[in-house]
Amino acid sequence: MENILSKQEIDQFKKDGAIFLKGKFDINWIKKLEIGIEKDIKNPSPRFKSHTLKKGVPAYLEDYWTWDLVPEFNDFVFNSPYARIAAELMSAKKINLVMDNWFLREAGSKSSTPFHHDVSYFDMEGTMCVLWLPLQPTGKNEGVAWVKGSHLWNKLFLRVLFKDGHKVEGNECIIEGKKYELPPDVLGNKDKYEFLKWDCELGDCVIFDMRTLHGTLSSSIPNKTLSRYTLRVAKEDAKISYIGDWTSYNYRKAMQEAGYKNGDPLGGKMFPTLYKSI
Ligand SMILES: O=C(O)CCC(=O)C(=O)O
Repeated sequence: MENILSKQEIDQFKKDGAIFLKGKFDINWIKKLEIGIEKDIKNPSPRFKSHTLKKGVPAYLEDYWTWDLVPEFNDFVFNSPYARIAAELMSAKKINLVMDNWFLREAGSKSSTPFHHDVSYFDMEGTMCVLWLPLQPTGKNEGVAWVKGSHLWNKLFLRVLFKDGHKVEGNECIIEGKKYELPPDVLGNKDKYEFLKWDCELGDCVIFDMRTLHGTLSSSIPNKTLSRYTLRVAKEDAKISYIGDWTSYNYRKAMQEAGYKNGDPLGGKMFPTLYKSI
């Protein structure tokens, strides 16, 4: 099968930790995901939440792990080109699902995304990447910005809550030889970092390394409602790693109940294989 990406794109992803890809997703996928969000909002999972504390103001909404509840998401996860693109980016022989979610920032919402990296939120280790797929045209100051090269810092940062206030979860600690540090104050030191951000038309996306720091950089408040679908996947080296109490939240229980143990490879009901090279 012909490659979807050029060598230059793959090299850039490895070097920068995030890459913009033009028009890789058909508009029908975008429409489908939009319908998926509408359905999910009408019939949300128990994980659905608003990150906006104040009631009655434009909110920042999220639901996650709904690929097996919403048929449109299921279709995208299994049949869109993402798994193949991720395999090319990570030089993977096999791609497994880690977790899907969507974010919706209502027009006028003052809530924002804290700077964080996704690797700290999951009970897995290994090579992983994230798709960020806007479902409306989204200007570079209306979405998320990525800190160039931060995936290569060899650092692990504590988890930050998306809820207004952006509380950091837990204290600095060392667990099984891994040091968890307070995330840097990116917004307070913007001149210290190089940021990546892009204007996205429908069908464009950003794919980033699970270790790349990202968050809301611009203080501009969206004047239209913006949503995006995000999807995390892993390469064959990934395994289950229950990291520590400070990351314990509701889906850890589901993983343990489903029988996943430390060191297990990804697979099975919760982390199905999406791509395998033949
Ligand atoms: O798009 C957003 O609002 C947040 C996305 C994000 O931070 C993530 O997927 O990790």
